[in-house]
Amino acid sequence: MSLSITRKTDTVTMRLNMEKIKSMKLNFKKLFYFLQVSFTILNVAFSYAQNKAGTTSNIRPNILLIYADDLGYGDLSCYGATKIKTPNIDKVASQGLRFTNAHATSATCTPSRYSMMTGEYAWRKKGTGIAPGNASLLIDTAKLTLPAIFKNAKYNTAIVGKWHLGLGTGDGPQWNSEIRPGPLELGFNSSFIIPATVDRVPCVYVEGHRVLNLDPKDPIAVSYNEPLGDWPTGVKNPELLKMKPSHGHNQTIVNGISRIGYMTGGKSALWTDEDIADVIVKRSINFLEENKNNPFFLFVSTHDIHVPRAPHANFAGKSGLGTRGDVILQFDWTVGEILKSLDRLGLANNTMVIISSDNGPVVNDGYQDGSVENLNGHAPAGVLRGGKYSAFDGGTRVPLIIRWPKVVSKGLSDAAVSQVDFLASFAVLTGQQYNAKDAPDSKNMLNVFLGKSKKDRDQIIEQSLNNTLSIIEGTWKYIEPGKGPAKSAETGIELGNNTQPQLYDLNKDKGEKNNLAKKYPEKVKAFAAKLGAIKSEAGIQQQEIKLQ
Ligand code: NG6
Ligand code: CA
Repeated sequence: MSLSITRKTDTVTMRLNMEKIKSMKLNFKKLFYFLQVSFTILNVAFSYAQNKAGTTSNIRPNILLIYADDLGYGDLSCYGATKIKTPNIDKVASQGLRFTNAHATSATCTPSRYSMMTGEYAWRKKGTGIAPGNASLLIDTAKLTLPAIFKNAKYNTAIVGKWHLGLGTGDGPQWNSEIRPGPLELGFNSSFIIPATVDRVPCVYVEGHRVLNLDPKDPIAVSYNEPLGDWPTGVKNPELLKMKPSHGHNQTIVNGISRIGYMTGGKSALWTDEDIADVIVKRSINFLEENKNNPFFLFVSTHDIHVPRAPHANFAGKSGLGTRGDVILQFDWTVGEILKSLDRLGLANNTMVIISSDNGPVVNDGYQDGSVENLNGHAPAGVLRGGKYSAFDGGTRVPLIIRWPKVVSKGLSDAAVSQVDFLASFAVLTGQQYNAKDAPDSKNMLNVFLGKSKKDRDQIIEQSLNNTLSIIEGTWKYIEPGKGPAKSAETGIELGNNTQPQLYDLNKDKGEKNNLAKKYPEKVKAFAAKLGAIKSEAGIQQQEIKLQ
């Protein structure tokens, strides 16, 4: 008797040598037993094949990750916004899977991106808060990264857009020479980036290791401490501003907008804010065209909808919700243009498109751009409480849409998922193995991202601006007590700071209105102990919890 199992593309075939079975003079009972054992083996082999690939398909899709900046849970019409229409994103959602319980790991950009890139929660590593524009690279180049997973799987990898994870060593980026290490040392084969944020100097793109279009005779100088050079600033020359700051953002003026930090030089390299979305779209489409015949991972990291909001004339004044609404339209257009190219190049079926955001929404983030006055009843965080910077879910629960035609189930998923799991999940998808210590917080949630399972991540940890940590487990969310204002005087956002512990039942109270900590002191104790253990293991001091 011989039994051989061969795995073809999608099928497992079994060949039985019937001659030998006959010669064994099996009685019916033996034959039944034999078949039972065979099918068990077959089953195990099949589920192994499924587990190994995470799916029965062994086609390796391209990955197109479109990551918005500060886009809130309520900012898209497919997430319930009624005052603004986002047809291109809504179309992707209707063709794919829309998550209602997806999380960035942090309520600000740098730590969320750090966690997504490394599979390690940023709060484990000091110095991963909002990075100044002259920060040195925050990710150790020896570390495993999301792009490296794809690179190791022989994908071509690229980043286009916002980086904000620092560049260079020790003294920070050397703007006038080689700027390294950076994305190219972390697994991206090509890199075209906005180094930090558009509201931070220097206002230049970096392509590969160099500032794009830099004239060596006009070197760049940057300072984040004291004024430098003779370029006008928001403080001294408010008459030169086309958009006034509301808080901060009053240093060097570039393109009529005052920024955080001082700079001079690099005139030929300065970006034009109104063209940034267009530049990102063009660069992304070029990459798609050049890579239509090989697997790729393209990380499109938009400036929209972060401040300063300076939409292109095509979108200025078009939303009826002020510039914040206009740049939402611009972001939707960005998605539409890139996806049109996927269609044109015949790549749509074999590309997993992921759309998400790095943290929750903010309306006034430092410029008087009319967004507050023109909000018109739009709720950027939807039903959630808080927003960017906050320990409430408005800070970290973000839109997540995944489309991979014929593979990702269509519809809705309420499974609790986190962006920290992209690394492990895509490692499984591309058949990569790595030492779990290299991405300690990343878990394989591939079946959930593909819509094959709706199982929650067992636990989600969220980080607010001032490093307050929260744990979500099932319906319960525990926010540790912490110092700091309940509400930001500048942005008007409820930050979730409370000297008392907070406990919310998210299934019944998505808006975190009803603090149940006093009603369930045992639960609070258990969560506090759990978080205490997690923090002490990470070398972070735990505050004493007192229920008053
Ligand atoms: C804050 C900035 C804010 C924004 C944020 C980073 C001020 C007053 N506020 O410090 O405008 O740049 O940093 O945003 O300077 S993030 O999305 O990149 O995290
Ligand atoms: Ca952000």
